[in-house]
Amino acid sequence: MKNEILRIGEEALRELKELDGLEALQELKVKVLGKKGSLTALLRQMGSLAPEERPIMGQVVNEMRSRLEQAWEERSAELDVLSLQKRLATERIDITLPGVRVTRGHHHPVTQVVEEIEDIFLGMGFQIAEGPEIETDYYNFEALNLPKEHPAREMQDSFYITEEILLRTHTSPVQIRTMEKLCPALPVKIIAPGTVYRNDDDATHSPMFHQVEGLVLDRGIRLSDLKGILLNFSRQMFGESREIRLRPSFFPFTEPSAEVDISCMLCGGAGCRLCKGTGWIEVLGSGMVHPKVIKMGGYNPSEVTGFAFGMGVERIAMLKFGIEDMRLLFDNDLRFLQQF
Ligand code: 2U9
Repeated sequence: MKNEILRIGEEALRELKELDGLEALQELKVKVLGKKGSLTALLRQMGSLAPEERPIMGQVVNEMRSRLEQAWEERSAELDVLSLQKRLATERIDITLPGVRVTRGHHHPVTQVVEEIEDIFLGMGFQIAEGPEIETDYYNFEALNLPKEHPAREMQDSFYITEEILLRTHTSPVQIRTMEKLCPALPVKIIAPGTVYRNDDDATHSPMFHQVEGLVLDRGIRLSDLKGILLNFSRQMFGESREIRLRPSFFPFTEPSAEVDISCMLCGGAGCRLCKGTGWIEVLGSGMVHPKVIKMGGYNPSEVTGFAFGMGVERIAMLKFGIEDMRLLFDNDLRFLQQF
């Protein structure tokens, strides 16, 4: 029996040296020392030995058991080190590889320009007003002194949904709605930025575009107030050396009305390709609010006067960034948009 114990023990020690993983180590342990293990089986047979042999055999078994356990501990530690070395060799990271760059987006040039315009007018004490893009005929036309027969109301210019409902063709209905809401409070000093829709599509017109309109109402507002505000705006937007000039024009909602030209930001007024040799670029429309429109907003036109203006944001963005075709702004080609 003693030989048997030694044989099992020596073989286990030999196997221990050869095995190469923690799993195999555990298997071997079960095979030898487990409930059904070979050494355990021998221990069970002790009962059949002569009583005087039992303590001797017991000692042999225990010695072998503790030798094995110690060998297990040592092998287990060795295998731990080996497995760590293997991981370090295979899972090596090259820290000199360039990292994965996260590309950062930015606002669309039209949004950038809307926000720049908003900042300039906020700085002059204006508030920002908003309203629906789907409007009634009343707010889009009637309240703005555009009678039923006016050419601007033609089907070819406007996107009608029903006889009475259409996509707004300008942000002016926002000003009427704001006047109704604020009346009789004064002053009204607002800008209305937003998306508008017209049935137009070429290099300088898009069926969907953006406007910023402004409205100032108070007692004693004069044309010179209009000119001062727009001169200040033009200089902040296009440079401190800009001049403006007002040319007589016509809009149904203002009287008198004026187109506002800005001295050319490319040549400074000498004449170039951009301003077609005139030195001036048309950028805004404006005028003193028509008495009928003041009345439609709820105010008394014999006490209150005001001015209004409007600009197309895409046109401003094209001038600012040197873009020649408006459609480029809406193609959503990132190679184009990323330039701005
Ligand atoms: C109210 C009263 C008056 C808004 C105005 C213009 C002149 C104008 C154009 C600029 C380029 C439209 O986008 S564009 O084609 N706008 O010329 N807009 S005065 O007048 C108003 C608005 C609201 C209650």
